[in-house]
Amino acid sequence: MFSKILIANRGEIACRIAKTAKRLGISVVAVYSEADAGSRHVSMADEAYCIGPPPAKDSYLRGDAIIEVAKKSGAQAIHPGYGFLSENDAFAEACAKAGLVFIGPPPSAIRAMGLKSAAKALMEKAGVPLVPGYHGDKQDPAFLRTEADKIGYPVLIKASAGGGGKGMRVVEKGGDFVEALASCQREAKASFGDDQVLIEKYLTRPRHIEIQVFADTRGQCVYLFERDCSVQRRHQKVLEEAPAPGMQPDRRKAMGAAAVAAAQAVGYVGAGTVEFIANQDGSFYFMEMNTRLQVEHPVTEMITGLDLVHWQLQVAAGLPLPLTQDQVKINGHSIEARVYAENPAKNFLPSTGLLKHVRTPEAVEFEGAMVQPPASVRVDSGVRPGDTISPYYDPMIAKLIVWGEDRGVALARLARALGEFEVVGVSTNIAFLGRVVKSRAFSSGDLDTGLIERNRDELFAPASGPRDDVLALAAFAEFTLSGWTATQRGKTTDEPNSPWHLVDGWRLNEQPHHTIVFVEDDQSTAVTLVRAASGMRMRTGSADYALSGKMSPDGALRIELDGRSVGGRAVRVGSEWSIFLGGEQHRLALKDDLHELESDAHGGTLAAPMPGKIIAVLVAKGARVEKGTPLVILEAMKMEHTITAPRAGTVASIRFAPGEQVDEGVDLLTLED
Ligand code: MV4
Repeated sequence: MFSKILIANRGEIACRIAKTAKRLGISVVAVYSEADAGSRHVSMADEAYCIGPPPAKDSYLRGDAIIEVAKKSGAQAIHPGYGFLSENDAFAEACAKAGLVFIGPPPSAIRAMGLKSAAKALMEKAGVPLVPGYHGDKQDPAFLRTEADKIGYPVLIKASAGGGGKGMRVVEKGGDFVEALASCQREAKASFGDDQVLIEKYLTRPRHIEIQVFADTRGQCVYLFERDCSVQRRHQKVLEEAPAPGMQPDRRKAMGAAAVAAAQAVGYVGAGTVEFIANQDGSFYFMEMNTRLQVEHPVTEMITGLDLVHWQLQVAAGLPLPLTQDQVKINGHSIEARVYAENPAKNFLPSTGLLKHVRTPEAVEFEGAMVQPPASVRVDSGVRPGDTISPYYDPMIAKLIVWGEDRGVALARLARALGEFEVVGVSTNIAFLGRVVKSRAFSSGDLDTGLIERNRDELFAPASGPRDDVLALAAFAEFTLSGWTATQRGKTTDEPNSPWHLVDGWRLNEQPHHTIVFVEDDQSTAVTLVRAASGMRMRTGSADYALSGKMSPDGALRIELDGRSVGGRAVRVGSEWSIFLGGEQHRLALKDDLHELESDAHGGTLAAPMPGKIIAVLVAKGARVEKGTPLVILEAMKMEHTITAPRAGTVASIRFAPGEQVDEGVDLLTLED
């Protein structure tokens, strides 16, 4: 076995690989771009080397620089993760030339599967089922039209060099064929520099089912069952699960055997995935083989109890596969949801920015090969609160993986865990994922690749104004926090008995009511809390409720609203409350002059209002700031507090870095006029 490996990747996959390496006592060498200097994968490594500027082509794709680091650091092997150099045969070859083990398949196998139409020809010879169609070199339109007629409509024209859904045309009838062919060839030429196409029978409601295979250097090859990745949006996987709902044992065996035959046909070694497209009747056809460990490998780990990275390391070290086909068994069901920084309402536009608050569901920490029963919730992430989602790389925040005794239990756990996943600072797909998971279409297990599109109306719920439950949670949270702040201030001034910091939460003792204005989606709503003899009341519009409750310092809320109990969570970042209720996040900004008055009360320096930890410094030395500009995020009492500029000025000095602990009252930075 190796004693030191280099991980040629970043983010969650680099962290995932490092975890197994550390468990096995293997030293980890990380590489990073200038954008990732402070990132989680660097902090997990034993040594780390900067390999260039942020764009991947100048850093994570620089095979030469990475090999140089491996040699310099004494690493014996390179794990490429997924993406970047993982399916680059020239890089695999260069590793070998440099005397380094590439933890992946032989370059020849990567090459054989990389050329899509050549791969199909190889598969046909190996007896792997292909979609009925024409995959040959003859490209004359009249000839292709006859082939299409023979296959029977609808047919699909695909660019041979394509992938990810680009360069595909569905043709419904013979009369449309020639025109569709010309348009597909134009797109193929423009996108891939190659206008060769293939023609296939078009499957109308296909499922994406892939088989995990593993081969060693001694000629053994096993399959670790299937994953169903049908739930996609624009060719991007959203939810993946294992086993596939409704998979019959004989079909599983047939698909497994076909996948092993595919791997053996190209002399495969290591972890690989054979993708099939399956019809609703269960028939299945080879699509392509991914010659790497995949993003969704954890669901396979959860149902088999195996650590696939450990297997990769053993195979790469020349050891035999740890188990035979008969020894691998399916236990329960696992589903993975990909949590992205993106905005589903804006066509899934990536959302970049600072992760001001992240709270992941309670996870049973993954420790490689799992003991029975498996962890029921696993979170694989490459970021921490205070990190930034940058525009340079994939905006994935985390993979949330659950396990259950059966699909129903796994689904329920996933829905609950998504409801516990909180992110403030960027838009996310968390609520969208929750809606998919709870939809009838998904929970029925009747999956196909069109599920999201078909259920658009249900899954992309229109934004609605804040409901009274949400307003009550936010108002109660603001009321409670202002009480705590008043208490804190009372302890720190020389006038501890001033009525301005009474502990009962009423900041303005003289006033029997207090109005808070919340702004959500440009819509203002005023909420008035009234102190009555019978207790507190909340008025909003024409409604009037009795309101009481409790908030714990970590933001957990339980309120009574007219005799109804409502539980939720509240997180305040800057002057905005995020209310998490029923799997949805509501962002309510405070339109409250009082906060500006409070800021004015502070002097020219910015003191920590309470002891805590610096989560993020939002400005650089020398920056010009306006009054109210967020400067520093401080975590205290498990809540996040944004320190804003009390007045306009220039940042003269910054005294603390993220991660540092500060005492109450110390100056965090200084402002000059
Ligand atoms: C197909 C198909 C239907 N019939 N081939 C899309 C990406 C590429 N890897 C293969 N794709 C498809 N090929 C035939 N003959 C439907 C798709 C397809 C798809 C496949 C897998 C997962 C998601 C998909 C979404 C749309 C279309």
